[in-house]
Amino acid sequence: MATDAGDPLPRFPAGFLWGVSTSAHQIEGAADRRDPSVWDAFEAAPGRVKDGSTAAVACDHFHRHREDVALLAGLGVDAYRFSVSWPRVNSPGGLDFYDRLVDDLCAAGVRPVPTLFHWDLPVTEDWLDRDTAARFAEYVSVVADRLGDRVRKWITLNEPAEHTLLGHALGAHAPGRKLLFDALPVAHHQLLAHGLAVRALRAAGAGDIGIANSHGPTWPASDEPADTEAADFYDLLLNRLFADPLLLGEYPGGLGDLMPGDVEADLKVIAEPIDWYGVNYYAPTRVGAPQGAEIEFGGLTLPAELPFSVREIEGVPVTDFGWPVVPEGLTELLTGFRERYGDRLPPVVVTENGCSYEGLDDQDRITFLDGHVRALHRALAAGVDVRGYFVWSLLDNFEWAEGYQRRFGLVHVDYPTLKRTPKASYAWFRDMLRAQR
Ligand code: IFM
Repeated sequence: MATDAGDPLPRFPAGFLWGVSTSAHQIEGAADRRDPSVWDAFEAAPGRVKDGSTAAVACDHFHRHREDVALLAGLGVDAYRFSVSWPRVNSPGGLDFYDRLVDDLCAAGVRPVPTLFHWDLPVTEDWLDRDTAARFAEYVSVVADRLGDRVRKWITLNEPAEHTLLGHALGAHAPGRKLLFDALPVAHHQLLAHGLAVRALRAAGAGDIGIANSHGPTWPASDEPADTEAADFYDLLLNRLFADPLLLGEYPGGLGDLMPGDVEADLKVIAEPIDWYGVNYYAPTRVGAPQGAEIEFGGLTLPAELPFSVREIEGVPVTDFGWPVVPEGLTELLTGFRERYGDRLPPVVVTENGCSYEGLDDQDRITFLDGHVRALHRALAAGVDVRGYFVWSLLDNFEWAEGYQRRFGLVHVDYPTLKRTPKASYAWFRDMLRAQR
């Protein structure tokens, strides 16, 4: 943990963007007011979501968004990152909801920052199908035409790496496929969808476009070649498979040879310049050589045939989800990105950072956020052009295959009554923002 905990938090530059994040499927509910997504189908299959729950109601944000906008205003954030549900936009009147939400955010002085895809793919779409990328861009045009007069900052995709890995390679998320490395076309088609969406947004006049990718340092289990090679490969998948095509216009490690279609032509679309790069950071990963057995890790079962194994990071606290708490990993990640990509790296925004803990007096979350904000400042001081920080999440919500068992919110949600109660961390973040100003 950071050794300066307890000292006043360092000041961030004027104009630094402070916010909180959510996603449509995790909070909106009102599943009867939209088309089905792959997640609805996944949740309906027994045993897929650990507590047997669904997101049909979730936090009922669809009907309670005014209360949630008031919570945002009370928190004093500059910006709110939410996601637009493609299946809702496909349903009659679906865009009206986002129109109202954006109006209410603007009226409350909170900048709307929509993500256009956060895993809730319409059931009629499939990322193995290249045409899904083109249809995504059409949907993006529709959203941009409607909201672009008030929305300035856009995010194309959230964590395509996790959606590929968990949803299509390992089967732990929707749509539940276990394709292992045959899932690579899903990565390529999402990247293509991103590039086409950037073009669609530019055509609609947007000037502030980014993507939210999940990243974290990879720490080899030892100096043995078997461990360092396994760690390099894991690093390639998590940190370079999505960043290199976007920022350098090429796939790393020969992975381009495994991608479908005219990869060279697609890379030109994928590498459309973006205005900023979003990083979702939770923890580093300790990685070693394969151990020939299944591994339980962070709520996942990793199959024995993977060419690496994930190991415990010893000597650090863990969240209630069992994720290691390593704030300095954020500094390491961002300074490493700066070294790797140099001038090709646009300004960075941390689009997610947070932790799962129980309880209203969530001192552990405060310690976590305090440590990570300091770590972020160290990256800034080291020369990384960081422009914003968003906490995951405003509300406790539907944590995908974990159901409602994991609580990431600054605001507690009592699911039977849907009552919202700000936690101690909400007051801490509010006071921190006041002090920053
Ligand atoms: O809840 C998720 C979010 O949807 C994507 N990033 C990680 C969060 C915590 O697991």
